Amino acid sequence: MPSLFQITSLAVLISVATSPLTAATPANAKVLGERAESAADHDARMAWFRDARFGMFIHWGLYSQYGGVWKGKVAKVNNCAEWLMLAAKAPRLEYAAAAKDFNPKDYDAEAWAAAAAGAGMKYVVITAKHHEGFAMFKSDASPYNIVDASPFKRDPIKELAAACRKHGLKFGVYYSQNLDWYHPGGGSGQWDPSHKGDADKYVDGIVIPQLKELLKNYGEISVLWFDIPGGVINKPRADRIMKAILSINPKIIVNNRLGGGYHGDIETPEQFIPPMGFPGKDWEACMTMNRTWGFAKDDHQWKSADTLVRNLADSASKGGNYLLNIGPDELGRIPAPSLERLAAIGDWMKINGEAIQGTSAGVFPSLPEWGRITVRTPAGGAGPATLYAIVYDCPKDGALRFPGLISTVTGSRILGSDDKVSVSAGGNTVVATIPETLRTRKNIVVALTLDGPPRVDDTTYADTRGVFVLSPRQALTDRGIKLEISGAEGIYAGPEDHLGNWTDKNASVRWTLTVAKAGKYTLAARVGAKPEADGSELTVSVGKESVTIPVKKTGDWNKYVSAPASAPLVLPAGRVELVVRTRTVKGPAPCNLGAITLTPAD
Ligand code: FHN
Repeated sequence: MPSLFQITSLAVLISVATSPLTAATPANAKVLGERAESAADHDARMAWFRDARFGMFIHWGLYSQYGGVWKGKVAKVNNCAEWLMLAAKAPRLEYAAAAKDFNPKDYDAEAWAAAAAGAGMKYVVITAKHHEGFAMFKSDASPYNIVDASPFKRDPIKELAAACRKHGLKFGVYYSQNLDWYHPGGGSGQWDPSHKGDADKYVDGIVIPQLKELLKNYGEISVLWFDIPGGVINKPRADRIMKAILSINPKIIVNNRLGGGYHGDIETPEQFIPPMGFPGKDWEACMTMNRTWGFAKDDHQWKSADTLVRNLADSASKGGNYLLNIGPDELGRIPAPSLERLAAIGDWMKINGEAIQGTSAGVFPSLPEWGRITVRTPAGGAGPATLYAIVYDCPKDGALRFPGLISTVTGSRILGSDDKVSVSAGGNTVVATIPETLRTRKNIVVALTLDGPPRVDDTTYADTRGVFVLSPRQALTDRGIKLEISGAEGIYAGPEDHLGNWTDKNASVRWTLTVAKAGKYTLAARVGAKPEADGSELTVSVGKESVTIPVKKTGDWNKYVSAPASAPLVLPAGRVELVVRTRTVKGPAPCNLGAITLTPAD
């Protein structure tokens, strides 16, 4: 069941792409997305973001005053305390009354910026206005703001922008352009009849003036983080918003959540990291440290620092950024568990930050089961590259295998240690062995210097366990079969990566494997099948050998279960082509096909 957030957003994200925004397209511009900019200009504009890899998200507003409790009762949506007003269906003026008591006397922008910089973060994005409609900055467009409506009287956005600059951090703002439960005409919020109003007046009288205030009054705003695309933001209103933004700051990075058919510059997978990233796109995974974005008095379910480091490594290894959230409380204090985790990540980054910042996605077609791999290539892409192996779980024998790595390793080191790594190569596989003394160190990083840009054989190799995982992303398909990747619309996790639209019974799916030693394998495929497909069968062939995969209904095309093959399959040594075809088709298609796993039978 999609969450409330998802229903609101997906309704619009299916809309058509928009035309280029600015009137004059520079002669040399290759129109890219919504801006008439050349690929070179786009790359230049995105360079700092791609280098940064790690940022701080801050959810702080009037909702922090409530901490997820309204009149003594917990009021959240999907564990999120910043949704209290909707959860409690609080009358807008009664809710707004909290502003007169909102006095975050312990707010310390310098401490917040120092905590971000100390964690190795390179940018900060703070909620300037969330769905509640309360502006955390001085706004002449609406008196419902922290300077005019609260005893605090200070402008926390101004203070934080200055502190971020002092710490060399880029500064960005989150703005809820659609949902606004206070200003009449804003999206959602209809539980209070006094909220009823004209959407154009809301967009032209509140949204655009406030965005202009933010872009003009606080120095360079590097990121504009819209949220919940759709609702009141149709294409004409989105056009007006984008025109206003770009007329002030044409370099600003805008995310994919404006609405009106705009795709923006970055995908924003929320609370998940896409299985293999979004190849060819910039993206950042935004995630909470506990379960809520805004401060909740009762949420103590904090992720471990180890998990947060691995999320950072996972994102970077797939060519994306990690935007890690903090939710300060009603007094402006960052919760102690957040500070502890930020400090722990900072300790790890001090030793291993070179494996994160300025790196790009790993170059292998599948993920190592022992951890993640990032790559640093010299400017211009030529010259010796460095592979960083970020080791979550070191194999017992210390051997990190890089199957398919053809490059020659010319050097190796362990970050933060003088201990040596032993490196061997053969059969298109490099093995780097960590000394026994370091095999229990968490998230240790091994750096391998190569003889040039990484050269990788892109066939599928068995992992350290000898298991082959055939990813839908590596498959060759024909006759209309389509790869559909998880979270494709770039916000919420969708179904796992899969091959769909198998409507032609003569279509086929192929993978090429490199098999070190011939052997027998048990095979299982991830399949999704509506009831009408029940009883279909797939055939998996290698040369003259084949096995059958009976498909049973799973309830829906995108509800996946693991379906075992009828018998083990023998794989010969060497390069092997594995082909999947239909044997029996019931209904419009046999199934949707996810990953296929081959596990050594003996
Ligand atoms: O509804 C918001 C939510 O409160 C939070 O701001 C997240 C952060 O990405 N965005 C929306 C839910 O998708």
